[in-house]
Amino acid sequence: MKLDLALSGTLISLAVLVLLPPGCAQQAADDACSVQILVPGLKGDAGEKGDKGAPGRPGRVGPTGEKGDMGDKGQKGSVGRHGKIGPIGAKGEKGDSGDIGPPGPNGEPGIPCECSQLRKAIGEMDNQVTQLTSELKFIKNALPSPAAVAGVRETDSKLYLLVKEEKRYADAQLSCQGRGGTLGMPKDEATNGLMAAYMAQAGLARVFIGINDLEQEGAFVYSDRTPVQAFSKWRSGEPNNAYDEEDCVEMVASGGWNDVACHITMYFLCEFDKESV
Ligand SMILES: [Ca+2]
Ligand SMILES: [Ca+2]
Repeated sequence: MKLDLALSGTLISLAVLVLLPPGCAQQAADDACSVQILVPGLKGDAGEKGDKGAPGRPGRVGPTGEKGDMGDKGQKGSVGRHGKIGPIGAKGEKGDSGDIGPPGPNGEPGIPCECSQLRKAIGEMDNQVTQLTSELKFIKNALPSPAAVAGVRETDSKLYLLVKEEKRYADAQLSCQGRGGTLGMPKDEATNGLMAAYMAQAGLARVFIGINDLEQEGAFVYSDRTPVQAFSKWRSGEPNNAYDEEDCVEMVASGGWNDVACHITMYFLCEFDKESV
């Protein structure tokens, strides 16, 4: 190795000689053309290893690689953020009613009433309500079965009611009393005519009325025990007390009276005081 180095140094020296200017080849001893020829010495021993140099510059970007096979499925990611608020939904159905709220505060005191006419009107209405109430009570009590009666007739002070239930005289009287009245008592021509017209309109031929001579034969009294005196409407030949057993009285459709037996049954006519119903 050393020999190789020495040889190469000699070759370099020869090269330097060849490069000398042409004029100087003959004048090698002339100072003007002298050339100091430096011949390197033999190569020294290898030095110690130097420090590591700085990193080099990055290389060029390589060509795009071929597409690789699809990798395994990754793990499930974490929950994302909340999304945006959606659009307003359709109107819902009406809900149930809520509980009743607490009572409100008391109102302000009213204005003093200076209305005597109003009080008077209220008083009259009170009277009318009282009258209607009593009449309604009468209707309820006297007309338990609408089919059993044929309407009602009235005068200024009385109400008359035909009851189409066949009863003996005593039971008929009890029935009228149970309704709040008594058997009808025709005490004047007008009342007798009203009763007769009522019967005729109802299509009845005979009904019990409130006259009898039960206590004393021949002494006829009304069902209120007042005697039949100033007015009477006996049919011709009556009262005849036939068979010695006729102590009760019927009215026929013409309005005439006839004494009959009390135990026979027929429809009857009740009478009510308007003030007491
Ligand atoms: Ca008699
Ligand atoms: Ca008779």
